[in-house]
Amino acid sequence: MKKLLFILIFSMFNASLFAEFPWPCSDNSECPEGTSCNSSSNTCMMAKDKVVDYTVLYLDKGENNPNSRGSGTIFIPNPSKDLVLGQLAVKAGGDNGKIYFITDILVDISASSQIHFENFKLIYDENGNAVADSSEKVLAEGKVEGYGMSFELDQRYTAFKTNQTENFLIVGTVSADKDLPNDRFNIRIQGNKDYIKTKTYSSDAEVSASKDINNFPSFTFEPQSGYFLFASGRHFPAAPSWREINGEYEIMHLRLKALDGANELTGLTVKLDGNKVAFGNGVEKISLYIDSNNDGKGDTMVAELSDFTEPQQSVTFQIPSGKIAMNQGEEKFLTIKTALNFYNDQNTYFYISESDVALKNKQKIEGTTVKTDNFIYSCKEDNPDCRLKPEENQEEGGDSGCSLLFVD
Ligand SMILES: [Ca+2]
Ligand SMILES: [Ca+2]
Repeated sequence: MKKLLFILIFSMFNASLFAEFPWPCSDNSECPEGTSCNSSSNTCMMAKDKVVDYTVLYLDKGENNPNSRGSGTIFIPNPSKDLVLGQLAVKAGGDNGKIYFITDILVDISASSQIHFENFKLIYDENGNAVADSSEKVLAEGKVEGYGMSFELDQRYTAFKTNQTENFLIVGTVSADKDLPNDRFNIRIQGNKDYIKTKTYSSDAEVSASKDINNFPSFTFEPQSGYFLFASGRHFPAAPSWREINGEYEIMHLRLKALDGANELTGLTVKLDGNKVAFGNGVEKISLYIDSNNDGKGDTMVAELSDFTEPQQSVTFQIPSGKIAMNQGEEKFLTIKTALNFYNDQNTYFYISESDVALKNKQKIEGTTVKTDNFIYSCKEDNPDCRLKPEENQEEGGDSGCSLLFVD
């Protein structure tokens, strides 16, 4: 009897689930994939063989999520239209290729009340490049809800497939009535059912999230007057793991903008802060490039320093006149490339502070200090790939073998 009651309740529950299924329709074109329009109830009904019975969703920042590495914030013009505030990646487990539904996404906004948010959109970033391409669908318009924005997805676009990463962009227009120095804002998402509402055949999905889920970038408006912008660019790299440290590659991507009148970069100092590393001990070469297409890779070399005779903690590039000059409002991108050859226990970060930026027309700098991650070379000494500190006599090469030479 008990068993029968259970079955009865269970089937009633199941039946009511279908009755409450939220999508009204008059024909199939109004229903998401995996469903069809039932002509008697005028609702989209799930097909049991196409829709996953149960799944767990995993939320993470997207692979191309913009980041505020370097300056700790991304400087943007005021106003900024259709700004990509973050790229969210969603992946569901379960039967391969079956469908689950995302009906709502909620995003918190952390910002001062002086910043205005408008025209929020949730965009399906089909190619995952974190750019809202013109062919990509707007899934929902945002509605202000408490301290956040809620997106109720267009019912036709709620179906997604299990076992593939889906990327979503949170896009909005932001503005402020006046300069807001040091005012940063960003979005936040938590990995639970309050932030992402779903449907599967039998209920809804469980939700979990990466610890990086809230690595959405911070933004700050560029000041309108009195400043020159010297900040990290959008391709500012992360430090590699110790195995990838030794080599020649870009360690900084920089964005310069003449915010208030024409100006010119005339010199640039790069410093180290770390353990046992110096230019001349671990850093063998450092070069400054112009990145003319803003892809994070240097195109034209401006200056290069190498063959350091004494280990030193800073280097200064002298920049030829006119080489990095900007008109009012113009921006330029630079990269800094190094050749590194670290041994075990060496680590450092590289940084550029306000006083390290020399301008033709002196101005206050916005965006500094620009700082890399810590480059840490740390490995087990018995690992054959681990480079150990060279012996002193090896370091000095053949010189140590002929320390004294008498000539009559
Ligand atoms: Ca895209
Ligand atoms: Ca380039």
